[in-house]
Amino acid sequence: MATSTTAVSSLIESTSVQLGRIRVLKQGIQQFDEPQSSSPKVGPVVYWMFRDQRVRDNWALIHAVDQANRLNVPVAVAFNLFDQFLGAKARQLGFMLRGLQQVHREIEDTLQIPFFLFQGEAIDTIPSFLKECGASLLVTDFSPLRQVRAWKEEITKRVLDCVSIHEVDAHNIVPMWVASNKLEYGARTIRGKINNLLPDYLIEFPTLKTQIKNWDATNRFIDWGTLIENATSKGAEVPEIGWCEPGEVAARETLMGNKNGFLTARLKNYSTDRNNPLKPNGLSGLSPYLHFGQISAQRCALEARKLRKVNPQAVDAFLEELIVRRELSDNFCYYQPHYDSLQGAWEWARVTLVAHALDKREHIYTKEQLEKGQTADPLWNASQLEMVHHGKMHGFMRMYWAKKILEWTSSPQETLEIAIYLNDKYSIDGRDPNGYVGCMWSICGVHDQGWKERPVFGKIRYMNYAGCKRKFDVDGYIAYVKRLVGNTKKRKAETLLDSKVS
Ligand code: FAD
Ligand code: FO1
Repeated sequence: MATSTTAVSSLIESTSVQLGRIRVLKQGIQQFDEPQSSSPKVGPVVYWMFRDQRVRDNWALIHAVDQANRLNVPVAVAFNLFDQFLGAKARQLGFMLRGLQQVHREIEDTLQIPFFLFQGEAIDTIPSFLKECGASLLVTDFSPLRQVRAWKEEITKRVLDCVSIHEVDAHNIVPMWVASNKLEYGARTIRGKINNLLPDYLIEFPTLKTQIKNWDATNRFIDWGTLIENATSKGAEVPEIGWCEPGEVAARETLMGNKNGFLTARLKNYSTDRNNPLKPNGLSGLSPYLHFGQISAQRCALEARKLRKVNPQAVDAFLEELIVRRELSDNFCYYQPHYDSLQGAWEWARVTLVAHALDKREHIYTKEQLEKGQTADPLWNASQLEMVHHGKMHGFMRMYWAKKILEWTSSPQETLEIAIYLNDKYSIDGRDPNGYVGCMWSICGVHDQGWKERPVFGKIRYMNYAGCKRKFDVDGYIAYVKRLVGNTKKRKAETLLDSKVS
């Protein structure tokens, strides 16, 4: 037996267009049918998809197909549905599964690539599938979250020696590990690094080649109806949302559809309206799609950049959020193992928060009171209800919302735990590096600076009701959320009635 170093490195070089986007997690050892044989046994390529749930503009899929064609073997896509993924409910699971149903249809019908769906723990299902199909290469996408990294480490240990594993950052425009090899202090320290690399990375995607060798036909029927029904009834406590259609097609429509696409109709007001919670359409509305990988950030940036001549301010502001802030979140979660706890804050922030932990609070609320939106602050309650019933809180309110929890709980660690619990439970885009960093920014000053010291907050940036009143029509927002919640409840009651009648 000989190691396949040469084979692997020539495979990687072959996709030079991907410039360091691929990391080799494991190099398989070649196997031969006969002891004297000079031609190694080469099995199929499997792409384990988890974060980048799309067919178009997907570097991991492009790499998997490319490798399969070079090795003259078939390729398949595998997805593992966990019994429990960080407390996801009907809202998130329904959105994800409906999107995956489209991936399944599209990938099998147009590319003739089989899609396998497994249920259980990926550390069991993926290695056993690789063994069963005799795979020689596993391609995966990338997430900086600890759970995903732990699965990958375990899978790397469990797969047979003959399997190579390639990890592709299909989520970031500049691959996370290329953008920076260390924990960055803030946007100002990573911005230049990313911007300098954009000419190499913000490029058009190559056309996905059809695969040369087809997978042997087997019965791969997936009962999506039952799967979705089971997942959504199990997580019915947080129901699905009706305003945001799942899937790649809807994602593109949100980005650039003729009717109300962000770039087509709404971009021009982005720099002025994006901090006004009364104008949710002032934001792109792309975060659910980006979170589940139903659209590529690179596609969003490529299309936005085309409009820079017409709307330079709006495009620059959007690209700052989409590229710099988003990639900074991945940087934080990857290089800071304590990305969701007080331990992950910088020294100055920990010191100031601890120094003010015993300051007298005007109100202390329990997690249950907060969850029900039962505080003395009608603005905060409105934002909480917007998240609970609508599934997406306006970006500006998210900052105020998290900071107020710091004022009303007895320790910053408890604040973080409550904020993350609520955000992950109710937000359609929760369980995302942006969510953990958003909470850490608001509560622990991550990627921010120290401000004038004051009770409870110490040097953490402060926000209050009066400041919001100066910025936007607070009463208008409260009334808007009241209407939103009323309409959502009405629709829910009608759906319930319809299902009883039929
Ligand atoms: P747009 O303004 O149109 O932005 C486009 C994209 O840029 C977003 O989809 C997102 O990918 C990225 N982006 C925008 N703002 C930020 C930011 N501050 N940091 C990093 N990336 C950003 N974002 C999530 O995706 N999931 C979350 O769970 C989440 N939780 C948050 C919690 C708190 C407490 C805070 C303060 C922020 C949170 N954010 C989260 C970041 C931000 O508020 C949302 O990304 C944004 O509101 C999503 O709406 P949009 O796509 O319409 O925004
Ligand atoms: N990815 C999976 O591979 N399997 C799942 O069952 C799964 C569920 C899930 C539920 C909610 C959610 O927000 C994301 C979910 N993901 C799932 C996607 C995913 O792995 C994450 O978005 C990334 O790891 C985050 O970086």
